Amino acid sequence: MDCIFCKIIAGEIPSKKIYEDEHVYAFHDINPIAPSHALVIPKKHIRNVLEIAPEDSESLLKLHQAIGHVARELGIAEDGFRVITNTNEHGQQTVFHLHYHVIGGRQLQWNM
Ligand code: DGP
Repeated sequence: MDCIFCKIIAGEIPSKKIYEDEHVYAFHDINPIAPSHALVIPKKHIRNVLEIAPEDSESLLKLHQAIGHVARELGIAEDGFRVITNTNEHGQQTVFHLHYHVIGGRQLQWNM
């Protein structure tokens, strides 16, 4: 499968890792829009939130726990941060492997 994020998980494309466990991989976004901008992804290839299946529940619990771990690791947990998952065209999803942007390190506005 020709998926950039699957290649990052496999180590075929380099990335700046923040966190990894059996189900989840987290790394710095290549085009940060804030001082801290991480991507947290399931190791299983899921296209987006529209394709989450019941059997993904453990993986996605781990993913949500990893978001907290990443926020603390980046030092943005206490001040606060935003989690976004862009979906399909209107959401401006460009990589079709489920991912959560974790964005912080500055005061965010609703329009970022
Ligand atoms: P989205 O538009 O929500 O699909 O966001 C995809 C994000 O993925 C975008 O912010 C840039 C990031 N990205 C794309 N390719 C790479 C890559 O090869 N390495 C890293 N670290 N990030 C990437």
